[in-house]
Amino acid sequence: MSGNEERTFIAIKPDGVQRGLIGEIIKRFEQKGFKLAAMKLIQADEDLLRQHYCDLKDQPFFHRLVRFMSSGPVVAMVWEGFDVIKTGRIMLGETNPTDSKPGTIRGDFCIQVVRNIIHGSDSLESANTEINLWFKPEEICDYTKCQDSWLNG
Ligand code: DAT
Ligand code: MG
Repeated sequence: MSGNEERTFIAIKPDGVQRGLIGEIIKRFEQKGFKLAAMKLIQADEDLLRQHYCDLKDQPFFHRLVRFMSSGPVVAMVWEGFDVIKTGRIMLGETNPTDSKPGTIRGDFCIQVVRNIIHGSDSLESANTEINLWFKPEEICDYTKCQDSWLNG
C-alpha cells in the first residue's frame, strides 16, 4: 500500500447474499475507485461473530445479531484506498436504514436495522482488528492496478 492508503473490512451479510445484492454492492466500491484486496464467501460460525461484534455483547439484540449473521454465507472483503474507512461508512449509510439517505447502500436496498445487508469497519482500529479476524495475511493481495495513477493525484 502507498503512504496515504488504508484498508477496511466490508461484509455483505446473509440477507444481502440471499437477496442477490453481491454484484451491486461490489460494483459500488469498484466504480468508486477502491481496490479489492481480499474476498471470500464464508459461512461464519458463532465464535467468529461473537468476536467480530464483541463491542455489542451487552446489547439486548446481540444474540439475535450473531444468530442472523451465522444463518447463511456472508461475503467478507477487504477494500483498499485513500480514506476508504470513512468513505466506506458514508457509502453504507446509517446503521438504521430508516436514517440512511437514498444513494447509500442501506438507503437504497433495505428497510430495517436487523436486516441492513452490509457491515463496514468504523475506525482504523476496528478495520485492523476485523481484517485480522476474518483473513490470514496471505489471503490479502498487494497489487498495482492500472487505474491507480488515474485515481490518486
Ligand atoms: P453498524 O453496522 O452501522 O456499524 P453497529 O456496530 O452499532 O452498527 O451495530 C452492528 C449491527 O447490529 C447493525 O448493523 C445492526 C445491528 N443493530 C444495531 N443496532 C440495533 C438495534 N437497535 N436493534 C437491532 N439490531 C441492531
Ligand atoms: Mg459497527
